[in-house]
Amino acid sequence: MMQEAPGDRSADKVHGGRVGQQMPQTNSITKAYELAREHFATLGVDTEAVLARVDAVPVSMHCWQGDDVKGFENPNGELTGGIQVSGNYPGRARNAVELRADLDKAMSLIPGAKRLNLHAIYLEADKPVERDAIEPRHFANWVDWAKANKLGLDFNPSCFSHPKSADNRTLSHPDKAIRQFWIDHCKASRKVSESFGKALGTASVMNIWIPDGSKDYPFDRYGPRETLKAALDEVIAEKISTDFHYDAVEGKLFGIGAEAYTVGSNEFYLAYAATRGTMLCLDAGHFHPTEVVSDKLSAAFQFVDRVLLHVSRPMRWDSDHVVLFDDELQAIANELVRGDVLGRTAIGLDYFDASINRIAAWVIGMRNMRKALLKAMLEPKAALAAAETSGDFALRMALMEEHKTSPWAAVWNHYCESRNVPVGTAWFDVVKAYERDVLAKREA
Ligand code: RNT
Ligand code: ZN
Repeated sequence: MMQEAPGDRSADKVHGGRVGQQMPQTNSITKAYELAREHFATLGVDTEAVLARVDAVPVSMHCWQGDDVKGFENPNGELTGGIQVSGNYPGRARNAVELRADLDKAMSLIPGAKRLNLHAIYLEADKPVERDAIEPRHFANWVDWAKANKLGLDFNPSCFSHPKSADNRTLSHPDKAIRQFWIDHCKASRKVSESFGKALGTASVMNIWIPDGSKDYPFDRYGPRETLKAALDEVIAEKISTDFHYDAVEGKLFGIGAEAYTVGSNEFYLAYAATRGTMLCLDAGHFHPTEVVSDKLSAAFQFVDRVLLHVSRPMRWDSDHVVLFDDELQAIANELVRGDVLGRTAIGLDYFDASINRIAAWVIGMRNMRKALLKAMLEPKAALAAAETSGDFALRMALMEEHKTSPWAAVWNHYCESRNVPVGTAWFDVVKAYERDVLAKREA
């Protein structure tokens, strides 16, 4: 999933598809771009080089926006584990064939290198398979699809929405048998993840998130963390080449029904990743509301080699709203570019909104992520660095403020057009047509 991984390629050659009617005139896009190119050149920014660079950064699209995190293990399964989806907009994907069709549609509207992020509950099997018994063959269709679309795959064990996770305890469970079940699920998931890396020629990032925690004040905070540490050590005991697979661990502050205590807290996993050499997953919604992931990146990177991002949008709590082009998204992108850590970062999205068209939700968040990366790469880096080094903080402020209204959007429009994806809101017509022809015909 790293930027320079050999198999990372843009999928949009396959997922191309241009929508003509409502697009602005091509020549006006080109003209605007040419002016923008001149503008940035005077600031020492080569827009052509930036476009090649931004296009190659893989963003892993999360499959779970398409079906409200239900998965295909059990069609009546309900989401549990302190994560919640609200809304009942029609058209949810009910099986893997529908989900892949929806992903194809969304990806055709999103420029740049893409990956797909799968959860274990998205397996396909004729008969029920227990989570500790999942195998690469249960994901064969996903691998075939990824190959056909030149996509890398990422993976996640699913330690929620299961009878054995009903009391919000999995890898830290005091019952040895239940804990072992989840350890075995995570081990089996690593094999699946490794098989993705081998089949696709690009390492899969496997992220472990568990819901373990307590609704009310626990008596013992130490014990479950000690248990979790040992369980994770068992999960990752077998060495797997990073040519194929990376382990990542995701901390959290609290969840619904786990307000008082979360075993896998930020401190726990920061230290775990730093001492074990795993990736650290930072989810934008997993901190106190005034804390921001953008400020944590440069600190974490001093001590961990690689970070997985779960780009999300918390509203008042870890609400997993669709990623908007807002200040924090821009701040995250700025940190990756300014700190030159894109090569050590795997970018994934993590949100789920069931109250609006789900394809639109994907397209908006994915386009915003790349738009923010583009805008970050267009910053007048040399001038900003010089102003800061010399202590001219007014100039630094002025440069930053000017960049907000610089003609970066003209570069974005040209980029979309050059990648054969719709410019502006032209993509929305495609989504609406698909809703009418496909999504609306699905029963709830
Ligand atoms: C939950 C975590 C986790 C999940 C996904 C589905 O709080 O953010 O990453 O959202 O794995
Ligand atoms: Zn997350």
